[in-house]
Amino acid sequence: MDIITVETQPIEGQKPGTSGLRKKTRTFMEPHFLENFVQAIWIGIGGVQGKTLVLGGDGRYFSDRAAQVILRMAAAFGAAKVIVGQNALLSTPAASHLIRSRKTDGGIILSASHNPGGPDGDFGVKFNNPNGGPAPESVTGKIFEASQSVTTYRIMEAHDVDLSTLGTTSLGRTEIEVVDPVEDYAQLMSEIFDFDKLRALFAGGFRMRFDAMHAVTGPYAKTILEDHLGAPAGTVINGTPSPDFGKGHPDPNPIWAKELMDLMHGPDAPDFGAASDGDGDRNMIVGRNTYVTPSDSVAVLAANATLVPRYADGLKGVARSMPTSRALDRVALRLDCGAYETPTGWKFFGNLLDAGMASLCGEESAGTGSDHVREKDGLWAVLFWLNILAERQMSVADLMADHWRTYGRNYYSRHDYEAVDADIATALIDDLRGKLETLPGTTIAGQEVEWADEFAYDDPVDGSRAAQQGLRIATTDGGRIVFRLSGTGTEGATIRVYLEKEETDPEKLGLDPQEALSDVIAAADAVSGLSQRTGRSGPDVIT
Ligand code: VG1
Ligand code: CO
Repeated sequence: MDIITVETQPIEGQKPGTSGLRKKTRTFMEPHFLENFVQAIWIGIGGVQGKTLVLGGDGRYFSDRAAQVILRMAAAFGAAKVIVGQNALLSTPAASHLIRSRKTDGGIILSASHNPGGPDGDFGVKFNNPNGGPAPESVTGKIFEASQSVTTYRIMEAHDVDLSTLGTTSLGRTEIEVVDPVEDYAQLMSEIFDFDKLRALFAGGFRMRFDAMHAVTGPYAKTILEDHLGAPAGTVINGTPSPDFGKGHPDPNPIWAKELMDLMHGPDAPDFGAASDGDGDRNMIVGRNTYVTPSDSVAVLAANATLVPRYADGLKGVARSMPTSRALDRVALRLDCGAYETPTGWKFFGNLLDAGMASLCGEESAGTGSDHVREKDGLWAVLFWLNILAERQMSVADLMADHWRTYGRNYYSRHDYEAVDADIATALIDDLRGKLETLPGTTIAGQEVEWADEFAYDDPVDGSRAAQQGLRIATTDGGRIVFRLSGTGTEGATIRVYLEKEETDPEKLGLDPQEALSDVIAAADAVSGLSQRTGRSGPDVIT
């Protein structure tokens, strides 16, 4: 088979964001776009000659074509082996697990996560390190640098590899192993949780609904929940991965998982509901008439971790991204374990997990995970909740009420303003940054500012510094407002406003978050001029 060298030119905008490179699918389909970026990855990671990689993704439109291109380019560069999920499918946590368990040199995940797919949707490519986690900024920086000077790429001329049949074939001298995407992951879950207890839970009549949102977790959830744990058929809905996610938006939040939310707030609500996103690393947890915010969810997991076999000896430490509420910190204080605050994005948890400083991590954006892999893990979080409910034998609503009584409640919400003109968004952040210094001691819409700063992170393991990670304003009564620009959007800019307020009065623990936060919301608008500058009357998405 021939290896050819193709002339190309650097393409602008190939800078990986919060989680890999995400663009409109049509951009990825433009001539040389994908090939240039893959070439940049190979250069950025110091070549792939003799290396073993993992390849898979959430099955979105163009994944099949992209997988074939990546295989031919891996072969052209002399990779020893590529382990591919059948039909190029692998959830993000399953890919992370395979990268680790097979001791590979890393992997490529094809996904734009919770963003819609299809020819008019989004596509994405992410490189993960040998530890199974998203490449840190030191590596993504090299990849971006390489993308700015690429003038040729090498690719093998060959027929498509059959990715539908399990087993080993080859492409030139590169071995291609097609593996069952679910098997190893399901095995790992059975080692973490008490599957006997979970089987007994379902056998006892416990009912749940898992919404796979037409995305990658369908086969995983069916195998684990229905086949291994005996949940009745039909527990998993929207369980067949489709290239355009059934024309849906595979983001597990109350807005995009409305079907599940309606069920859980209706007369026929089962005991428990959950959903996951496009690539299977996010989770939504909802009980009967009870939506659990992700920030609370990770706090509940930490507080109850010793009920789960893998964490029975306690947690080494916990970590949350900066915008995530401080509910987790309250639990860490009681557990007397380390608590770390990192910038947004899972790549910042990797060092803490590798160093054994943290065993549980979470983000407000429906991401929760532990040291079992190096990505957030949607189905793992769902099983964790089930394991806790099986042990504590109470409803989600009662569990939350009990948690807040014990630890206090951090009312929390995120308001997103999407597809805002990029110049307006940048100016808003720049202006606010400019006045942060003047805020302490002033009162904004009734909220007295205690301190304000721009978050920067010094990694305690490797000493690297990540600057400009979000603007924070803290109020004297334990409230907090955070502003940052999204690093995963593909249209204009997305402004995220994170709102938080502490409550320990037992009489005030059951309020609607938007009401409880109304003062903080007003202060956020007043201090930034957001509605006036953007001309928006309210956020596009509230989570
Ligand atoms: C968003 C979330 C962040 C998450 C990232 C990737 O990033 O806020 O918490 O880690 O998406 O999640 P941003 O930069 O748009 O705020 V996933 O499930 O899309 O890989
Ligand atoms: Co995701």
